[in-house]
Parts: sequence; C-alpha cells; structure tokens
Amino acid sequence: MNALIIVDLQNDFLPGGALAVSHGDEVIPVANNLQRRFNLLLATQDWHPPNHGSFATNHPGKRPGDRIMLDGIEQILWPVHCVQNTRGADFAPSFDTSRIAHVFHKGIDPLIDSYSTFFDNAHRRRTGLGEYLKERSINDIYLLGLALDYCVKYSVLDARHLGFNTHIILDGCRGIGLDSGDLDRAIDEMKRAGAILLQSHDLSLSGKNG
Ligand code: VGL
Ligand code: ZN
Repeated sequence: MNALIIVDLQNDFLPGGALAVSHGDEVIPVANNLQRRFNLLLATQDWHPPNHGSFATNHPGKRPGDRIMLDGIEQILWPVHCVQNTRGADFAPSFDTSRIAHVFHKGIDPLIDSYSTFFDNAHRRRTGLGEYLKERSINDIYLLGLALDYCVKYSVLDARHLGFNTHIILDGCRGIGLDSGDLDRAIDEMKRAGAILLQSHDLSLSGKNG
C-alpha cells in the first residue's frame, strides 16, 4: 500500500502569504493532478497558537531569521504564520481537499517547533502519522509540498528513520532557501538518507498502484 502526503499547502506559504515560498502556488496543480494515482491521500497543516515560540514577535528585540535557544534547542525565528483557525493557516482555495482522508497538524506546542510531520524538532512527541501509516500497512510514501528545505526535508528524514520507503516528488515542492545552497543541501541530505527522488510525470505514466 502507498500514500500521498501533501505538505502544508496553506495560504501563508503561498505568494502574498506571511511566510511566502517563492512559486509555492505552482505545486497546487501538481498535487491536485496526482491525487487519482493514490488510494490514500493525507495532508498536513502547520498549526501554531498565537504565542508560538517560533514567531520573532514573541521575542522582544528579535527579528525573523534570528536564531535563539527555545526550551533547550536551537530555533530559527519566523514571521507570524499559520496561526490556528486564521485565513493564513487555511488550505489554499484551489487545493482539492475533497478526498483527503486525514489532516495531521504540527507546531501546536508553543515551546517547540515541528518541521517534520512525524515528530517535533526534538523528537519529544509524535503527531500520530507514523502509527497511522503502520496500522494501515503502508510502506511506501510519496511526499510533495512546502517547504522543501524545512517541512518536506525533515518529514522525509523522519520517514526514513521510521523505515518507510520514501519518495519525493520534486516538481511538487518549492523551498524557502534562507541561505544560498539550502535547497541543494536539502536534496542531498534526503538522498543520503535513502529517499527516492522523482518527478510527477514518472508517476502519471503508471496506473493507480496503491
Ligand atoms: C515550515 C518554517 C516554519 C514548513 C513551517 O512547513 O516548512 N517552515 N514553519
Ligand atoms: Zn511554522
């Protein structure tokens, strides 16, 4: 069994949003078109409370891009984004969510960020996604979405750690690229962890195999 995991296609990560990923909107048609190739569709949402420790505004004198220690681990500070139940946290209007079986939320604890859709950044708590997949005997997972160098990368590394055959649909991802070379480094790290990189057209040639 396989599953498609669609990562954080939320207004704040799209052009015009609070933490806009350049060309992030271009992955939405890729996500919509690939859905029919999979039997199980899952999505994730970055889902922060207003007092989240990753927001620069919650640390007087700090600015987005600064690094601080947050409850014992390093944290990059971001603009306020994906606040629970706000328009910025909503899925993009053109993203077809009608067949999504389950949405996993991350970044809920104000004291720790969670880039991965499996664990928080210190691996203290699980989101439940790993158990959800294992209970359904899903061994092959395919990921796409935003942002390649954060949520997608850390989800892929955790998925490999948990033993899933992990595929990344590269043309379905766009990255933040805070530092130059971040995107290439992210791709390298995922490859070294044993993830399989592919393009959406590699999948659209084959039938539904989930
Ligand atoms: C993300 C930065 C901050 C992501 C979430 O989902 O990639 N990046 N919060
Ligand atoms: Zn976030």
